[in-house]
Amino acid sequence: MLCRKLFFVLGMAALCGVGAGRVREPLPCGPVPSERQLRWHEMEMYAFIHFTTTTYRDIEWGYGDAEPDEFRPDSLDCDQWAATLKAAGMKGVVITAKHHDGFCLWPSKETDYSVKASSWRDGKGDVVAEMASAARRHGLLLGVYLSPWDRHDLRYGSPEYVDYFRAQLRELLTEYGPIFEVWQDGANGGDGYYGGACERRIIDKNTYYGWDVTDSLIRSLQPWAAIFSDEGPDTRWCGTESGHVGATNWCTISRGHAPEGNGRFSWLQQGEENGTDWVPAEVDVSIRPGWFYHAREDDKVKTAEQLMDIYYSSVGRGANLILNVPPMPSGRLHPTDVARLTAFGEALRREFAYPLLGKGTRIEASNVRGGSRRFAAGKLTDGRKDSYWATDDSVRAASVTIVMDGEREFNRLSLSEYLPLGQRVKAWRVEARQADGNWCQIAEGTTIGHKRLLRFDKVCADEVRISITDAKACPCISEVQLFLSEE
Ligand code: FUL
Repeated sequence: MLCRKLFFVLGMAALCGVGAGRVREPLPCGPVPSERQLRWHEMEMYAFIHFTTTTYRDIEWGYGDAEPDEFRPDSLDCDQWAATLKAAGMKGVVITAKHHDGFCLWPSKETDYSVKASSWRDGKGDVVAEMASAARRHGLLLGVYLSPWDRHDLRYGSPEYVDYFRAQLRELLTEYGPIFEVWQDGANGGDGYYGGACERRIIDKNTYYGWDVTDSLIRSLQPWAAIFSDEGPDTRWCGTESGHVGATNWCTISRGHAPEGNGRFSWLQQGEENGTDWVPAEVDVSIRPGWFYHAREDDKVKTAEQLMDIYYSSVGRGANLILNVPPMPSGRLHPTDVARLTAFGEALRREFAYPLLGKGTRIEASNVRGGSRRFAAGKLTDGRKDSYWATDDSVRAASVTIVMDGEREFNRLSLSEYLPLGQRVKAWRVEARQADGNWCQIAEGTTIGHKRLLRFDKVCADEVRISITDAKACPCISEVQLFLSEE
């Protein structure tokens, strides 16, 4: 009898995840991020710089026939770029080392079509090097964009071109220090200069580039570089260039199984709940209508308010944001772009300047995994991303109640999932208890992921309840924060 009881107790303990004296952490749910991807998630927001001969022709896609001499920034100032991006709150910068026009901003040994052939600085200039050292000086990480489509090179379309592309990547990934992201553009338009052939060349973009080999090269040269392309491997396109990802945003998709036709765009926007690969979304958008600078767009630069909306619809939905800022032909950023970015950075700092919750916050959970302190609700407000509140395996709907120190006002909320165990939450709701004792709903949503940010009208409450109403597996939430913003 005693024996049966013991088995029963041990069995129950195992079910609840209680190991020998220690409550076990939940098992991962679905695909999980690599260490490289976890680092990438932490980057949250960085800049894109689109700059090449195209800037001087006042067009978007260079045909590939511009003379190297056309590239002549008379006051190139990468420090101005980096200082502005830093003030805007960016953590990195990705530069178009080569756009579709094929002109290289660094003196590549693999081609004559580069700054080396330009009379700019007597052929001794190197924009990538200047960007790299300015980024270092201002505490930004560097990323590179090397367009696979090359409208200048005669070899484009042949196997030799792919070797050329890889040799160029090797230069960029070995000569400019650590690289946090390699951006592989999916655009392949067809017609181009191609060494004077001036024709249309169609390649099969799934097979021509031999991405597996190229990606292994990148891994061997820069193991921490996240590789962006339409479907990853490390980060995916968000399916639009207008500055948002889906309000439901899964970090998972099944690579190589995109729906046909336009369904692909919403698939990229929302990800796939039961996708087989961890490929989180990156939102690429320009501060101006175009990716390159055009004086005619000087009055169309996005305002700090518009940039904030983009921030909430990208970073605030668990994606990363790459915001493009194109330099003028002079090699400097336009004063309007600088002013808007500076104002945006200041607004961002004000937005999250007053967090209400901290280590001493009283917070109670409807369920705590194995009753263990290791997974208690207090982990939500300890300021540590490596600790989290978790429930028992059988509990997929649970809530935490924050008991404030009297009535407090707030209008912003931030939630974060503990990603090393996968993305689990499918639905959540936030309610507040107001002076009359009644609970009112402030917000509800679906996925959380790396970060979920919410803006709402000021609420005055003494208790706040966050309910996970549905999850793929027991929820693991690492951070919750409330803010009062005067914006
Ligand atoms: C697109 C390109 O065609 C644009 O010129 C730009 O570089 C953007 C980031 O990606 O696919």
